[in-house]
Amino acid sequence: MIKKYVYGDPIPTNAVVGGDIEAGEGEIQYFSEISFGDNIMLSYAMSDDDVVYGLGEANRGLNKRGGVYTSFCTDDPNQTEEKQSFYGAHNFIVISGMVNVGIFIDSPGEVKFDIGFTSTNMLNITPAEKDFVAYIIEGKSAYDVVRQFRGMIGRSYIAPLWAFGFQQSRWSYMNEDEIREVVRRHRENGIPLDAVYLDIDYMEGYKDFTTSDERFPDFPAFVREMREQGVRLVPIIDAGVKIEDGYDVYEEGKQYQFFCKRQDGTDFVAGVWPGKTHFPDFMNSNARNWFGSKYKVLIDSGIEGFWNDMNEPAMFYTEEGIEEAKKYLSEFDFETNDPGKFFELSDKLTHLSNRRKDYESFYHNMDGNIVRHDKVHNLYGAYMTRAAGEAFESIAPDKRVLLFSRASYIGSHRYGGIWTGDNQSWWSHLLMNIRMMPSLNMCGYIYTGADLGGFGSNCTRDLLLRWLAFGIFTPLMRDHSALGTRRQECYAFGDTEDFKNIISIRYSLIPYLYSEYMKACLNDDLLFKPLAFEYPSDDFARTIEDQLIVGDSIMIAPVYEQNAVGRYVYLPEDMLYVVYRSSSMRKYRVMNKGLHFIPAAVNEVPMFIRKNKILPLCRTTQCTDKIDTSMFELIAYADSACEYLMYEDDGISKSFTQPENYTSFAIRDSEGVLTPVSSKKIVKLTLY
Ligand code: MIG
Repeated sequence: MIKKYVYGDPIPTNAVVGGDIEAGEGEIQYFSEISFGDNIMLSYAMSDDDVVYGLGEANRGLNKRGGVYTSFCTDDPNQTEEKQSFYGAHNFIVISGMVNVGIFIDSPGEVKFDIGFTSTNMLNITPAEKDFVAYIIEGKSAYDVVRQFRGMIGRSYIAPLWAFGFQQSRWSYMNEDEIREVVRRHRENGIPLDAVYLDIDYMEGYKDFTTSDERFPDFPAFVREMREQGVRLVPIIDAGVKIEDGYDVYEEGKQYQFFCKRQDGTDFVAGVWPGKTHFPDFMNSNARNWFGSKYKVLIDSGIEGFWNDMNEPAMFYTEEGIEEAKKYLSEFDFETNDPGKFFELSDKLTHLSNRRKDYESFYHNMDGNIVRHDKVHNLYGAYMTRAAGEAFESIAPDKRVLLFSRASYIGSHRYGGIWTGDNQSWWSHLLMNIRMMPSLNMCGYIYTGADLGGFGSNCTRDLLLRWLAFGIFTPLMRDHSALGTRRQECYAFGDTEDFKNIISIRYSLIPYLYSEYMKACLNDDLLFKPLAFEYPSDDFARTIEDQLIVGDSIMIAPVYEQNAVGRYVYLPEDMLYVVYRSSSMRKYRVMNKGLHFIPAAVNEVPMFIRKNKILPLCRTTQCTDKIDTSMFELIAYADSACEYLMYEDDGISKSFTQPENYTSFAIRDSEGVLTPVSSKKIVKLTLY
């Protein structure tokens, strides 16, 4: 049951496209409205036992209680515990307890969620804009609420199969030879690899849709050369367009009035990587079509995937900000004896980036409606994703193009995935990655993942191994690091055997992960589920945030602490414990429901197979092109007949819904004897 409450005259966001929605009459259900000035706060009195899920890309635990979160897409690479705003803005939560009720605040401006931070049992939601829509979703369980919500917001973006391979990235691969070296060292060491990323240095002067002739003299030929080695190149596209006479994207954008404008009608200017730039007005449908069409030049060079960056939008400075700082400095009284003034001075000179004041100083032309940026801030990156996603429909109508973005708002999940932006090589960020995955899935982002090993700071060997051991389960499995940090490729830490083994496990899991991923997308379901969603009546399972159900067959319990030799794991039912040493070396043990200490060395991957479920595995390979899905090994823990329904397709076209895409792996019980049946070859059955 979904009810829609409209406040004022909201700006459409393109977030909601379906669902069985009724107009809410009279007072909003479950919440109380508190007016202040023109604005409205929605309040909910939580019970002691209520759990609050949701918020997608947000800080803290899976249960959001106790914190305050501000939806306002923010470029902040320093994600410490108190931070309220991350790169994405996902205004959906579920309160789960005696009643299960979801709320989605559809507002493109800032929205604050105080979930028992100010007052332990009060949940207060404050949209900065007075015009917004609130959807109230009532369900039988938290899981039911989430699935209804997913039905409302439409089918999630579907990535190509190759995007499930291991991907290597680093900001600072400067030229063809450096990339050849990355590929060579993976191949030489037998570390599987499917893609290498091109960060901003592939461009000519950081200009979107250009390639540097000096560093990549024959770009299409280089793309082909890599492709022959089973490697795709994935270039970055930044939001800001360099101001430079003669640069076609700049010239056209200026001519057609496709850039965001200041109040006086001049094109807004912000300093980003290329120096001074204009921001394309993604809120305008013509500008969106135009910008989207630009991706064609790279697709024509053989490119099959992109990542969209800096689209919060991130700004290093504006001319107005610099002027203010200069003025402040020229008037500053250096003779003052007030130390507070010196802090203020340093603030004025160091807080030039992403100023709220700058976000309040430029405008969009939303197809005739002129809107100040801050009022629709959270849509900017989402609409850049939309621009690209819609363009791919006409540039490459029969093919899936990989696309993911840094900034996002619910709705953009239909056009592309997201990565979670700049994190750090910290153990706490590995845990954050684990706890964030189900929340992201709840908000529609299924093709998603974090920078494995951490973007900022120097990664260590043990951290990277543990992070990869979790990353083998995330659809986007990409090792990415920042310029200036310690090298973070798998071969940068001496002996590569352990890295090779962990990534090889991923490749044997790809048919299962892809199948579960596709089913999650096609059925508005989750790939990563909190234990509580599968075991709703288990009170202890409800409290667990560091173990997840992945797809239907397995539970994972990643190790995320330095020096840990294993960890405690709670089994909500009897399960088969599998510990991997490599893709072919495994140990098994049936374990009973309850709490157990599980040893897991830094080069081992533990996982658990649920009772009467089947895990199909293929032979590991060096890249997804080589995956052979005619032969499988099945691992099962069964005491009766059971079945695994595998989804499979060509991984690149868009014929998702064919019945022949499903294959059954069954274990049949004939007079107490369990035997496998399948249309595929089963090379081995490990049955407990
Ligand atoms: O200001 O392109 O989040 O992944 O490597 C930094 C350089 C700009 C931020 C992205 C990061 C990327 C980096 N970019």
